[in-house]
Amino acid sequence: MGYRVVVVGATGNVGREMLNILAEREFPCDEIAALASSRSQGSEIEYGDTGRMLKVKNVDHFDFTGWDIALFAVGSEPTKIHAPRAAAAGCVVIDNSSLYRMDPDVPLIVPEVNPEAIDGYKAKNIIANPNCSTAQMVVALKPLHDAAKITRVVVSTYQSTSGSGKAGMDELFEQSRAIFVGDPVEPRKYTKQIAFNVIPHIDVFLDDGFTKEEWKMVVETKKILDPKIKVVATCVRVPVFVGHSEAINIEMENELSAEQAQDILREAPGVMLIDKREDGGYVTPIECVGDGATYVSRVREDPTVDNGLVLWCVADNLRKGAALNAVQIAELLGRRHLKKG
Ligand code: 11C
Repeated sequence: MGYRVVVVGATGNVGREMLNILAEREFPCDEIAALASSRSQGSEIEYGDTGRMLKVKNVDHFDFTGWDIALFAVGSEPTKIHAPRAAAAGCVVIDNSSLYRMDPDVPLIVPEVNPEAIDGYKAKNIIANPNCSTAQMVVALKPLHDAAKITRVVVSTYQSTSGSGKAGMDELFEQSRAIFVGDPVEPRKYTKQIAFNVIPHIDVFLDDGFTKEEWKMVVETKKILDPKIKVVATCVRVPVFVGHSEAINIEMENELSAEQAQDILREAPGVMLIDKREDGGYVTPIECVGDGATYVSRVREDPTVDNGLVLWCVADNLRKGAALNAVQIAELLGRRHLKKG
């Protein structure tokens, strides 16, 4: 006997990946419902590569009673309306939006990092999935924190356009084409040209000059990994379709050589260390697309601080950064709380 699972936002970038990953990992679904807004109602979407087509239903009219788990991949506004409705009907919500992440009654989970925190989900029947740039970073940091106690992190991100949804990817494609054929380039989704450019601005600006994306990396890392770790981030959009990259500078309480860090990362759950210190001996975003691992390369000691390391970290933002992490949370929930069969 398996679960009755709902995917809310099934036609978006992340929702589609959720369906792919549920199918790929053979998540025990007795029944699966694909929901979206009224615009997509009646369209059909494939359940992974199974050939099984799901008719998309309108989330506004959906009754969550009797469904076990709902994976939400819609913005904060529709989540605010439908997630409490699902949770009140007894369906556990795993939410990919930022709405509930910092709610003290909602666990914020990366299964490789803080699986035990899921036990608090019953307060609201909601579990939050972190921001993509946080998820991959904490997977890489966790084993190093366990070994040498991280005190401070300075991170610069190189985030792909899929982080802004299909509209971001379309804008990169259309602007690249326009430049090649000599048409004018008109930014719509982004504030400046994204093709052949980089933009140091993701999400809205806050009063202190940081952006909300940068703030999320700080507060989410503290909630998931350790409230004592200081984090400062600069988040940048780059002309890449899928795959977020991060250059991470780490300061630790105790000494850890680059070689020791490599040995630790090689064995760490969810991490794939590719670090050959030669031409091409590192991972770039295009190589991680469709994969679930958090890749780490370029591990080296930082000679400018005591007990410092620098590394390069890359992951598929739609998978480990969103859909895969959500499905892993569902698997963890099944193992610890919602046992079936
Ligand atoms: C981006 N990280 O790359 C964002 C997308 O809080 O879940 C995900 C935003 C979030 O634009």
